[in-house]
Amino acid sequence: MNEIWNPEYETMSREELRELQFKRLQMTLRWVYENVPFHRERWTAMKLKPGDVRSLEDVVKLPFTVRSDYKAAYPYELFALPLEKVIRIHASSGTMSNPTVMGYSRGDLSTWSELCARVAVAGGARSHDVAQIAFEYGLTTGAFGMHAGLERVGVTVIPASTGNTQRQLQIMRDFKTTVLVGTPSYVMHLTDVALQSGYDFKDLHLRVGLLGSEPWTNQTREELERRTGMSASDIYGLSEVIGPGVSYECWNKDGLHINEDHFLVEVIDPESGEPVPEGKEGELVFTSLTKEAVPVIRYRSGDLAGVSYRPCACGRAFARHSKVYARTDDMFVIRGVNVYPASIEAVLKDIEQAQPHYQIVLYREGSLDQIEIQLEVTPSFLPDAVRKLQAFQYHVEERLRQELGIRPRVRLVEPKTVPEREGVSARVIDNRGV
Ligand code: DLL
Repeated sequence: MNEIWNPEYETMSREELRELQFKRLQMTLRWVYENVPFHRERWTAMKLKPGDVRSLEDVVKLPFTVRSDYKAAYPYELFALPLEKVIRIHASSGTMSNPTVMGYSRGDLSTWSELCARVAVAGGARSHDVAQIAFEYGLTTGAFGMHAGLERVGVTVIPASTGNTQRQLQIMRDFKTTVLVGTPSYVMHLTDVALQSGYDFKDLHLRVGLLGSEPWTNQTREELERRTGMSASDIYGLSEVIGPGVSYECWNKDGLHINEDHFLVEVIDPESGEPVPEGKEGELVFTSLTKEAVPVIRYRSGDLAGVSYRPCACGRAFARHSKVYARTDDMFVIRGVNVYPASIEAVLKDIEQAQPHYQIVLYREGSLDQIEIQLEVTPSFLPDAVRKLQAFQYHVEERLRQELGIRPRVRLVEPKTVPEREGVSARVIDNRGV
């Protein structure tokens, strides 16, 4: 289980790693200064030159970049290479009116497949495996990144893409898929349909799940592992930084190892922008150390997590960040209380008989914000309905009140009435207006 794809780098001592990081940081800053006017002009306005960064800690002298910078630079202004040297374009998920465009040089694609190979092996994939990739093959990075990484390991890759659930299940059974790659919510949906369609996971061959691209809880993991018998690992990344391949869980599943030889990580207080102490949750900020086409300088991910430098039982030296459950920008405030949609999911997943299907509706009654959780009930309730349902509804409200600090309304709805949505944040419907 504990195989390491690239022990030379993944188990490097911290001193060696810091030395390598600093060397690569200096190269990146010079590269950016020479080739990206956007960054050069901002640094010049602050009277900064690459040489002013004399240690890793000095990186804080540089200004942050944020998502809106990518929008402003649309499509190619943050590129450090001419298109002639760029051999792939991807864009982040989200509406097409505001895409952030990413370019990859030949060297970047090679780096990317190396990083995704580490992810695959850490999650348990081996060359004898058959991997079904159920990320969308398109502008987003998930499918292409993991595809290249798994091929590099020697895994047999099936580019199944998303959708057509019955076909996915047929492929899974007939092609003897052992590694399933996708978003946890889609994989959960696949298992739902599989069970409804009479598939028995004992007859399938799943061993490993490499799941990410959205927040998911350990309860979801347990449920998926219980249903399928596979070991499910969390994989994290963002397209601005490279895509999948930024960080990954090992068998220990106690935080995600950051590929620190390629990315410098900082954790900041999202309000003040100041660093937070080790282990404390803050916003993850990334600087790329080897990217050629679109280097990333102090990019504010919007994702909240804590970073620990404690050694891991797996032997990897890379720092680990905690699972990302929330973003600085999908948290909502309701009656003065900050609510994370993933916290609601965690409670619901923890309650027996609460279906995984729900949606969160925010609305205003008079001037009071309300939160309603529309939760599908399992058909087992339906025979002796009312009293049982009322007790169940009260129980869910009470559990959520304890978790969130406010009492939401819970409305139980018929199975299959909540629209299927991928991702926790997509389950939040905000009807409050501005
Ligand atoms: O989602 C890259 C990716 C693809 C990662 C496949 C892992 C697997 P974007 O579309 O740019 O890139 O979305 C990035 O998704 O800032 C997080 O908020 C969220 N996210 C990604 N992975 C995780 C995860 C890809 N494992 C944004 N847990 C990030 C929680 C995640 N959130």
